[in-house]
Amino acid sequence: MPLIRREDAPKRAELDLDRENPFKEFREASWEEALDFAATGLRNLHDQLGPPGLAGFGSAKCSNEEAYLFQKLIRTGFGSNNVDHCTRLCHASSVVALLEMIGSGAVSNPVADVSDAELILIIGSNTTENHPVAATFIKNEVRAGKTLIVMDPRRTAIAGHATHFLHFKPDTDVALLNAIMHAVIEQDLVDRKFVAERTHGFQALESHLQPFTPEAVASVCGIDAAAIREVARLYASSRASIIFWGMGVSQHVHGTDNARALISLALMTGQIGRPGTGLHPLRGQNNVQGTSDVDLIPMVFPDYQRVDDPDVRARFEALWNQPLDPNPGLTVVEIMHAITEGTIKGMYIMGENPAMSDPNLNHARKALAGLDHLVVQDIFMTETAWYADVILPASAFTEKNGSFTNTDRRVQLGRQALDPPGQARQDLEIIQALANRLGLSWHYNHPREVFSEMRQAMRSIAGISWERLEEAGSVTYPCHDEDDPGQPVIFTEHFPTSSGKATFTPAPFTNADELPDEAYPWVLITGRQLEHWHTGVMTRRSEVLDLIEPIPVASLHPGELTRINVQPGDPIQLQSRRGEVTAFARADSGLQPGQVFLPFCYQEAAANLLTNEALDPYAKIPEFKFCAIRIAPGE
Ligand SMILES: Nc1nc2c(c(=O)[nH]1)N[C@H]1C(S)=C(S)[C@@H](COP(=O)(O)OP(=O)(O)OC[C@H]3O[C@@H](n4cnc5c(=O)[nH]c(N)nc54)[C@H](O)[C@@H]3O)O[C@H]1N2
Ligand SMILES: Nc1nc2c(c(=O)[nH]1)N[C@H]1C(S)=C(S)[C@@H](COP(=O)(O)OP(=O)(O)OC[C@H]3O[C@@H](n4cnc5c(=O)[nH]c(N)nc54)[C@H](O)[C@@H]3O)O[C@H]1N2
Ligand SMILES: [Mo]
Repeated sequence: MPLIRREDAPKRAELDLDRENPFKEFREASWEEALDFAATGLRNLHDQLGPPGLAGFGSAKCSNEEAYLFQKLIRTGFGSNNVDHCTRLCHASSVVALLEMIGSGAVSNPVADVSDAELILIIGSNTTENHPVAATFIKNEVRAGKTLIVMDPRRTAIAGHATHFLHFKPDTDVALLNAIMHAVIEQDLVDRKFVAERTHGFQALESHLQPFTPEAVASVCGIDAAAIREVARLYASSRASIIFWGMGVSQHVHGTDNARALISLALMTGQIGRPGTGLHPLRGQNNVQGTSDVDLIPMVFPDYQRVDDPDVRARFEALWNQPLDPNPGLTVVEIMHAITEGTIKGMYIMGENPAMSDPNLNHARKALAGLDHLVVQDIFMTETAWYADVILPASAFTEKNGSFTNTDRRVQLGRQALDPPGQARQDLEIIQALANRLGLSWHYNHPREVFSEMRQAMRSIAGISWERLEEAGSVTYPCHDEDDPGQPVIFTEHFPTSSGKATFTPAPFTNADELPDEAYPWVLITGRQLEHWHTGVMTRRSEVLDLIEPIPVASLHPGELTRINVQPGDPIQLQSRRGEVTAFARADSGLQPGQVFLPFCYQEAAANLLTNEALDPYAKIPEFKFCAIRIAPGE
């Protein structure tokens, strides 16, 4: 049943997230009542404050059609571009760097292309636990004799398969990658023909790289000069080298610079634009590629077309038949700040759990509690829903039809296999019912009608029809017309930039926003574990998964546990300048001294109470992978 906050429930600002039964603060309501209540609250705020008073978070778990309608509702119903989603916390920095340098934010080659590669490089990704299918492809190739280079401050399972493992210091990616590029130049392994024909700006990069000698960088990143030179030689001289990267690269205040350095490395060696080469930022959520393409992103309309470009805007105004806001909207963390500052007072959140996934939760939760009107649409009661005025029960992917786009740019059809439980409704239907109550006259009877509108707005999928998806099961974009087979490997002839060439952007080496000091001497690295998904909303409800990993764990090097006199299994308290949690110690010899690894799925020890909300200036991604903490034996 839909739920509405009881009139006699405690004030939201006083909400204690440890409360036993969040349901008791809500009463059941009919769909009619809940939808009217949800829409009236939003409409009233819109009347009072205008478009800047509202914002929405969409979901990378939902289908392309649901995400498309969600952003359309925000842009046409709320009247602003204040719409964002978890991509901001994920690969936003990778996408900014890719768009800037090569004109496209998606992967250049599919994962299965490792079969054509001679060398595979993985950096900042715990691939075995977080991308097990991709990891399997990679492990098979290594077994067949290929070279695998893994670079990570933590030795995870994939490093066990590596032919070369660089166990470097966290936060020093740019220094390391710049030194590798320096060593490529020094060993005369630059692909001069590719650089001359396909790129701009190499000279500036070359002079920028001069001081980054392997010797100068060795002590900065803890990798000796010989290893840096060897990796440079292997990567540049292999017949085909492909790079995979994850959150260890993207989630830093210098995440965009980290990605820029990786892209430069691929360009200068000509390791892109052929089978088995290229750049593959591993996408995380099942549909984060698709929901980014249809643009649950505040600065762009579908297909990454800038909202502040008058020609683009005119096209969308014609398609959607109304004037649109010319100003880019706010991003996830900026929206939380705007709530605290009193600008934003109402939100619609579909399929995200920012009360667990945003950085510096004491701040984010205070913001959510301070909203005048919060509508949450989810498949479970979440920590975010506890702050809601109204909760709309939605459907999981098995309970609806829709298209999803995977990390390989492959658009696939999900077909309904089950009915939504109880009174839950499909997301598409809920979004449309709200839109209608906000004065938009929408009449989509089936996801295929939404998809056909998306094709008009997005050249990348113009050649993909719903019928084709039904027949083929999947089609890879770019796919410009119906005869186009789809293009798994791109950039073969030119880059989709105005000049057709890629541009080098030199990356300066800078540090994390908050470095360890005497008071907070440890580095906190947050991330994931195999058994749980993100904020635990779904997986902690799975009996089997929760049996395997039932309690919050903080991992440290075994020598460090001895040094601080803590046994594995003992509680330890972790404290940052922003908050504290207690978790159970685990020994992990893959970590380096001075580091603590904490997954962010445990509500009772929420890692994001500790993390720093400092942002990368280009992508506005927060620094989830590095902050300073202190630890003590816990109770
Ligand atoms: N089981 C499971 N699978 C998942 C998810 C899940 O929650 N659970 N989430 C999905 C999502 S949305 C995503 S985005 C992906 C994420 O998948 P990954 O990118 O693998 O995610 P993380 O565990 O956050 O961190 C990756 C690595 O970054 C390293 N790292 C830390 N600091 C640095 C640094 O300074 N430099 C470098 N180079 N590396 C560093 C860590 O040691 C870690 O090995 O996983 C997806 N798959
Ligand atoms: N400390 C720290 N924080 C992080 C990260 C980190 O590495 N460290 N990583 C960041 C990254 S990369 C990501 S992607 C984010 C993820 O952050 P979130 O997206 O907030 O996390 P999830 O737990 O995946 O939340 C998804 C929600 O969608 C709901 N849901 C699932 N399917 C459906 C559906 O079909 N319809 C609807 N309406 N709801 C549905 C689930 O119940 C769940 O509540 O976290 C970020 N936060
Ligand atoms: Mo992610």
